Amino acid sequence: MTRHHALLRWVEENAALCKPSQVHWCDGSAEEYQEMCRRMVEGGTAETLNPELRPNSYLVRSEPVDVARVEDRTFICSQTPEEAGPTNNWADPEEMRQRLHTLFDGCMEGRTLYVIPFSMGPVGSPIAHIGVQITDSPYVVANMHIMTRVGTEVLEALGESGRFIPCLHSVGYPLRDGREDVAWPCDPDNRYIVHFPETYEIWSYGSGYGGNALLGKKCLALRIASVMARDEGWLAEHMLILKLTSPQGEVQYIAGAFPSACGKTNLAMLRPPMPGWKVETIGDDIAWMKVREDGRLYAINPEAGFFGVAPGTSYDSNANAMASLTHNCFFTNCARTPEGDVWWEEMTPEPPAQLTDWRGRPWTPGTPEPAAHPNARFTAPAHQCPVIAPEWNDPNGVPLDAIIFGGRRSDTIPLVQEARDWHHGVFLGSIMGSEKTAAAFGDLGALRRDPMAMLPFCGYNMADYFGHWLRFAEDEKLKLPRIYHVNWFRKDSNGRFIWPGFSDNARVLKWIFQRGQGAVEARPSPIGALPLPEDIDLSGLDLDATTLQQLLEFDAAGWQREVGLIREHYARFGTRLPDGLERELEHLEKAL
Ligand code: O2Y
Ligand code: MN
Repeated sequence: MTRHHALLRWVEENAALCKPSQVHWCDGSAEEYQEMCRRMVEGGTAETLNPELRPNSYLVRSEPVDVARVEDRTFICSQTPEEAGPTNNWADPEEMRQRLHTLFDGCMEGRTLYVIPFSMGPVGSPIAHIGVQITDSPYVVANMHIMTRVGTEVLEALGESGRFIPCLHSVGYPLRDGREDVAWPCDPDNRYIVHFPETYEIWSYGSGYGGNALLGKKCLALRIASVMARDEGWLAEHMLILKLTSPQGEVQYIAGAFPSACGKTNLAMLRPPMPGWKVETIGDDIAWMKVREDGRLYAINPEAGFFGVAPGTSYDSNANAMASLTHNCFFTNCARTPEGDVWWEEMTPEPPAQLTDWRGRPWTPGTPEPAAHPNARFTAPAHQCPVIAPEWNDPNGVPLDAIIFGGRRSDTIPLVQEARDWHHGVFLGSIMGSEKTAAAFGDLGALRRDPMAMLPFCGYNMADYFGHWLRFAEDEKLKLPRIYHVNWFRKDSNGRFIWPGFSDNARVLKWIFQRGQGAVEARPSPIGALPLPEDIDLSGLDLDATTLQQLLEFDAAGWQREVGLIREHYARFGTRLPDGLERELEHLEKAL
């Protein structure tokens, strides 16, 4: 097993606290994965899909109250509220520890406690880090097998004293006093997704779903890793990573941060319409970046799978994602066809005649509620993606040429703008945001600032996070990537999108690539360099010159309004906001 004393002690202490009937150390084997699936099917958590249609794949239905990350139950327990900052829920660390101890006491009675050693990133990579998750959920074990590198080789890499991030998780449904198990155990009234940034610890209670329970993803790879990155001088970001190859065979690596509902997974896997150009995927959600001896920033995808939103995914919108899902997958809260396959909204132009919806009820076309939950997910191994880049597994990572920030904005923000320098790029990242797409909260279209797409994921004060980004420019020896801001979502006065989006976004990637080569000029403006219209490759696309001009214009009046909104956004951070960003805003105001 392991001779790592601190790990053994941590497991022993938590077994004593949680009181499971047995403890299982995960070895990451295929047999173990199959055993977890068997347990889930036997316990009613999972249904086996038709092996002729979707081999070795399962459909899982969660409790209807446990269907997404719970931001209001996510806590950053730093010593002071100021360290967590105005964008996080802070709770007193000592009080929280006491509350959690009470909840975890006996919480695994009648269950198995699984110990999952996992590596975020290729095992042994200088950019990777190791976590160990304790959980009482076979669903979590099986999904962690897909999403991370699990098993014995991780314990070997850890040795007797290596660093690991402890991640304690329970669904919060002890089987005591004759209580029967249920298909999706959870404790919706007592959900706590808790991070202790000073000790790099994660405790999660009461939810079995996604980012609340697969603790390697948002909790470790973003919230805790962002703190580690601040402390150690690297970057843990909510970014896809893609490899772009020109017809001449030249390669550039691009990372991109986008808020949800901006097509991040689609961009990571797109099929360019321009002949000879190729996009390959390194990662679709998270990037860890460290500076190497040559002064460049190298990035890895710390994950090993995709936990993607199913609704909206189709052979039209993302053929490579669809091709990744043909076997060996989990589908959570999708609908089921009578033939034993899965279905979700927009997977096909017409829904099948008879479905079972995500709650297990009969569903026919015309039913007002969707058949799949809007946050229904697939869990798929990354290596099954037909365009996964061979270097996605390279322990050294890939050298970044460009970083893209983006948001969903119907006006003002151009199709693409190039930052003047790193500071200006950090400014663009700090002000990015999206107009809301769901009417559920009653403020459809309202602008939500989501700096670097890290609003729910930064484990410390975001003003300090901006400062951390800015500090990279202090070392003149660094050869930092160029920074861009993109907006695929401009609308005309009739509310229609004026840029086609999806695979045509590759045309903007081509411009970014050519700027990196110094192959095309750009027009300076107060908001950075803008493309000359003739440099955006529109071959095969029906887009008129006036529309293109609108997409690439500098909208002075719009930016005047924007400056006021940026001031409001920055006011949240008070005097902690770095001077460097204040200066960028003043510079913009003057230039206008
Ligand atoms: O709702 C959840 O638990 C998952 S959230 C998620 C999953 C995959 C990639 N990104 C996200 C996100 O919220 O950014
Ligand atoms: Mn994400």
